[in-house]
Amino acid sequence: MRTRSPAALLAAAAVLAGTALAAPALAAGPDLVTVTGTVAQPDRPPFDAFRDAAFAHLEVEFGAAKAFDWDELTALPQAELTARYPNWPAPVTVRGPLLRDVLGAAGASGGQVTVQAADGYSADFTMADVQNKDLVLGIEMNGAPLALGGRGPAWLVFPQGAVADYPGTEDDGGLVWGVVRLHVQ
Ligand SMILES: Nc1nc2c(c(=O)[nH]1)N[C@H]1C(S)=C(S)[C@@H](COP(=O)(O)O)O[C@H]1N2
Ligand SMILES: [Mo]
Repeated sequence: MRTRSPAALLAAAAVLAGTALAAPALAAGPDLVTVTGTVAQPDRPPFDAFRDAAFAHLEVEFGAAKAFDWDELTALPQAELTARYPNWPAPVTVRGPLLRDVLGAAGASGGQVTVQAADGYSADFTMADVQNKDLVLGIEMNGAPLALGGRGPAWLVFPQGAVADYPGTEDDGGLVWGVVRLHVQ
């Protein structure tokens, strides 16, 4: 969750003061991925069943949480991975921050990381794998932002063999698309 600094708001107010019709102030982008669990740098209120309707539907509740919007995810160092699986029509190049950097920015700690998608699908990873292997929280595919209704808002991708069990050679099991939450415990 990104909020405008007082300085930025003052600057925006100064610009608006000179205009007859005030344009709406710049807004932060929507929260795309929320880190929950053991999070040392929370930046949003705890779970609320009304506001967090989709999480409620997934039967998820949380206290401390840090939410990342597009600007926050792209402010982290970006990694790129090109992959192809038999069940894909063509190779794709995915780009986004490393999962460990997202968790680091949230101050998340623990032994296990659950990567959960909007459709309820999830995959678990050991923190050791997350720290030592290059798991990418992709937010772009072939140069275009991932879409809601597509593989967005984020798609977890990593090289074959980086993590035990996932993905196999036949398909992309474990590469979670539609990622909305990273739970650390
Ligand atoms: N959000 C989400 N991601 C997912 C899945 C899913 O059902 N939902 N299925 C996983 C599995 S088991 C495979 S093999 C691949 C491809 O499955 P799909 O064709 O259902 O996307 O995506 C993986 N990522
Ligand atoms: Mo699968």
